[in-house]
Amino acid sequence: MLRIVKSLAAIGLALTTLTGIAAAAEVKLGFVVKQPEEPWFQDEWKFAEQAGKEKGFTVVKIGAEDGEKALAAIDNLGAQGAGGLIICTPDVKLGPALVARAAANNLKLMTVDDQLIDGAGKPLADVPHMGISATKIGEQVGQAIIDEAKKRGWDLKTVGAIRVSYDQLPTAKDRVEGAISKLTAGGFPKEMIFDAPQAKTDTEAALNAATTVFNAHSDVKHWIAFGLNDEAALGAVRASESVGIKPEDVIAVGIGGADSAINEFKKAQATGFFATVIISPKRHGYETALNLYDWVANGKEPEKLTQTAGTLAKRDDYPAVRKSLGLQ
Ligand code: FCA
Repeated sequence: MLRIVKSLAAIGLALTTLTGIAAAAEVKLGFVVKQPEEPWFQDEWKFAEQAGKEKGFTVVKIGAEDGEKALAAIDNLGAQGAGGLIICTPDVKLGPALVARAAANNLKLMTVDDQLIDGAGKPLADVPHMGISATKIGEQVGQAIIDEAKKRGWDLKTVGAIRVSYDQLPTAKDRVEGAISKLTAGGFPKEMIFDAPQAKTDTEAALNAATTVFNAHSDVKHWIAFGLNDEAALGAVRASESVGIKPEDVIAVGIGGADSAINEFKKAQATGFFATVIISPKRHGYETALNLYDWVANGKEPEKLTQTAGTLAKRDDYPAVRKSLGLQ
């Protein structure tokens, strides 16, 4: 009798385990990003997939460079029977449309990096979001620049600043405004800050925007540059090189710390790309995926708002900083 009970218990356990695995294997989650070629987003995807492997869910990676593609991605995920999606949208103003489309497809929706806004520019606070603490990270950028400019003995009144901007994206605006607040607090004259609006958030768009500013102020010798990410800072650096400004006359600081920054630091000769503020693709990829999985599979709602921190890293200390952050 005891043996029968034991075998029944064993079968029961095996069945529960099998059902558990089957249920987990059925969960499919979308991870939609606005710029799939950007190393930051590649890293987010990588970490989301790592979470999927560990917990037994599938991550469907979709690049959506414009609004039409983002909406089509949601329909596509609905048709595939996904349980939800995480999106970094190409346009935050699409907020209400994305929410409606996700609901129509019965998909749970979370956002990463760029928070959705409504027609009046107000964040859609009901959609769980993980972003960076933009103002604070911008302040770290500004502080790093002003410290280095002073260290180089530059006369701040004669230095030009390139603000690579993408002001229609609130996190981008907060980042550059954070930087500017530290620059001006450190004595940088406001009138020497020149706006370089980029059409897209990639290196090429930043290069084009910065080139116009350099050409308009060819009398300025020393330059600083910042923007919403490493690509923005790198675009300004490439532009400075193309107009013949020397690397030692440029201090550009980015935000990200993914391969775009690392490859720049690895160059044999230092460029004008002085530093980056490393942010966490693991939290933005792995943690969001896990949170969404928990929501879809176990009904546990994610936090409405999570803001992650950043750490400054320069050419000479970035390997140690990455190590201290558990990045390899
Ligand atoms: C935005 C930027 C990305 C990255 C992310 C955290 O989406 O475009 O480069 O900085 O925020």
